[in-house]
Amino acid sequence: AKRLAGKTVVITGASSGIGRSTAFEFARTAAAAGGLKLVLTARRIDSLKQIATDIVAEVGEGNVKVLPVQLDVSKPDEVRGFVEKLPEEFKEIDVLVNNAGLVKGVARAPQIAEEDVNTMFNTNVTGLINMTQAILPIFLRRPNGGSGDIINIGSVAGREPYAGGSIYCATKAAIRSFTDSLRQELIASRVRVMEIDPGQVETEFSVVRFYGDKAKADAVYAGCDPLTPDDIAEVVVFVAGRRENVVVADTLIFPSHQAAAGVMHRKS
Ligand code: NDP
Ligand code: 8X3
Repeated sequence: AKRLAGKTVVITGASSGIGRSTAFEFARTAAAAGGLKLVLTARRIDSLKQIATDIVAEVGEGNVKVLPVQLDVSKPDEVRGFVEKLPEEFKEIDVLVNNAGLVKGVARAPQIAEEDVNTMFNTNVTGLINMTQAILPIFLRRPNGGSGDIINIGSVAGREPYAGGSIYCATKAAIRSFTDSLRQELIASRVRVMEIDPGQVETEFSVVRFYGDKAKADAVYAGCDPLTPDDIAEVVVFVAGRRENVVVADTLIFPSHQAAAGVMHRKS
């Protein structure tokens, strides 16, 4: 907790699921050690404002400063203006959690909607790359070649492609490749580049995949005991809280009933 105290953390996709839980977990963990600053971003600004209020109510005003910022990472112009528009007290970013991401549909080629292809790539891949490039200059201005944390949320889907997920899996494989290259490019700095790959987590993820069809989304988790977003949030905050010389480069996290992307034990 002490290592996180005073830091400024930016989380993309903080309006729901893993991003939202990660915001709470950072605030809770640092509260006892003097607190930190959170910049919560997503498209749904009303949800972010509510989350900011709830976090302050839980950990206390003196222990956290939360700034909700509307940001669509799939829009390069918005990402470009993001750092510049931050109030001075939130500009010295220490941790970037690239979490915003989504899947659309289960269509197979040649039936995959072009719009869905673009949405997934523009958000999951280009958005993550643009955010990283927007914030890295802040990290690299620091002594000893620079310092800061980049935590990318990949997926088991980036390691094991499956039918009906070709585009989503490709975006997550791209994140993995970008993350590994970036770690090498920054080897002379103290910037830590880390990837966290969850298996099945129950969030709004499947509701988004099925275009709002809650019944189809619920069926994904039928007979399973999926991870909760808090389970992943704990890992995110753990890796950010290690000693400066420790880089948790790569993690794969399953619920106990899952052994591979498509290997799920379901209670009948
Ligand atoms: P949720 O749907 O609950 O959350 C996704 C978040 O991403 C929301 O806050 C959403 O906010 C945000 N988001 C989507 N598009 C954009 C955009 N264009 N710009 C900014 N924010 C955006 O799902 P999860 O919490 O499960 O997903 C978080 C990450 O975890 C994703 O990268 C996902 O691929 C990954 N993941 C999820 C797994 C799962 O089983 N749930 C497993 C493995 C990885 P808003 O709509 O307000 O913009
Ligand atoms: C989410 C996991 O396997 O449902 O990234 O695509 S999966």
